[in-house]
Amino acid sequence: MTELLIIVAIVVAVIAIAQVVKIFELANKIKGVKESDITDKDNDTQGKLLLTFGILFMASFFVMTAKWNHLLLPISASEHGVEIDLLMNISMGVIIIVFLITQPILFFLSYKYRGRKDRTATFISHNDKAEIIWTIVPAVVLTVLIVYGLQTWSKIMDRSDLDDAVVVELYGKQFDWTARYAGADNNLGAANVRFIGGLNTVGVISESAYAKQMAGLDNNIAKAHVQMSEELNANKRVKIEARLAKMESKKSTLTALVSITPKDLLEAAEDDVVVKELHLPVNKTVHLKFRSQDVIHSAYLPHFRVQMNCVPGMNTDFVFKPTITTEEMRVETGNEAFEYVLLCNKICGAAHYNMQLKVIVESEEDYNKWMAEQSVFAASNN
Ligand SMILES: [Cu+2]
Repeated sequence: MTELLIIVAIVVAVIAIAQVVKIFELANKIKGVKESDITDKDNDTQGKLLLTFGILFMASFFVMTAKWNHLLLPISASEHGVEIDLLMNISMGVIIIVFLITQPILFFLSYKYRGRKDRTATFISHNDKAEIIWTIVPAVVLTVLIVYGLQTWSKIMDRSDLDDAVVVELYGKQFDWTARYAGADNNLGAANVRFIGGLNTVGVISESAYAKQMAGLDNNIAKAHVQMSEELNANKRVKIEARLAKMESKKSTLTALVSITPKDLLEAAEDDVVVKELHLPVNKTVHLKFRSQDVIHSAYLPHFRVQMNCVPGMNTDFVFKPTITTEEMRVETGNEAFEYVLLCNKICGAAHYNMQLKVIVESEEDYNKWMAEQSVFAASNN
């Protein structure tokens, strides 16, 4: 109802404006003023309106900056994030300086040289000096910014120091995240979406998971056969047969996946740790590996200036070093309830807004203590 009233009000307002304009036109016709005639008074009004707009526009920039500046992210909690922030601040600095110089000049000159009957515009057909300046200055500034940006990028994507990195896989699906640590051997086992079953929610491929899932399938197949021998209804028999075929096919898929997975990876998977909370030791290199089960997600860790797409059927990764613990960040932000968070930054469906995972950065000691309390995959999957 409210929407309808708003639409009616807009329509009425448009009609009213059109009528007022018509009255002006008729009045001008009576006075003998042609529509194409622009008087000095008109130009004066337009010039002053433009200047007023310019002043309000510049004032709104300062007001908005003061009002919403606190919504920006706090200081970077990662090593490379400091470089990203510096790059961002320099780029924004250049943009804001140019904006603050050019916009007031634009509005002021438009007002100062507003049209007047006794004044004609200067006609300049060509000016080499001006053209050289406005070509070279932006070209140099942009080149510097781009080269600086590329240098920062290659520094961030550096993969040379991975030896004692903490390896964690982040698995995204509609609509939550699961983290998988590489365990004591720091070697992440293989995983495949087709290996998902029962408690194995991220599809870790291991001997124990294989044995368990095969036993489960065999059990269900035996049950289906019993049902089949008792069932007389033809329709139901067809359904049971379809279920049987599906389970047999799953069995051969599992067998194929285990047979193509190298033995050391099968073993490496057993001590993986699958959890619903991301714990990271401070000042240690973290190697995040991303996977997705269904659609494209994007793992976004805003406080660490980290973001990477999670693409089904593809492995992506990112290496970074957290430098500020959750506790320290609480002091820094003055917010006792502060928590780091991993968000999905790709609109992936109805509950996308709530696809997040708590992230805790702590001392290496606390991290090791937490890790020791977690059960390894071979145990948690059984
Ligand atoms: Cu998502």
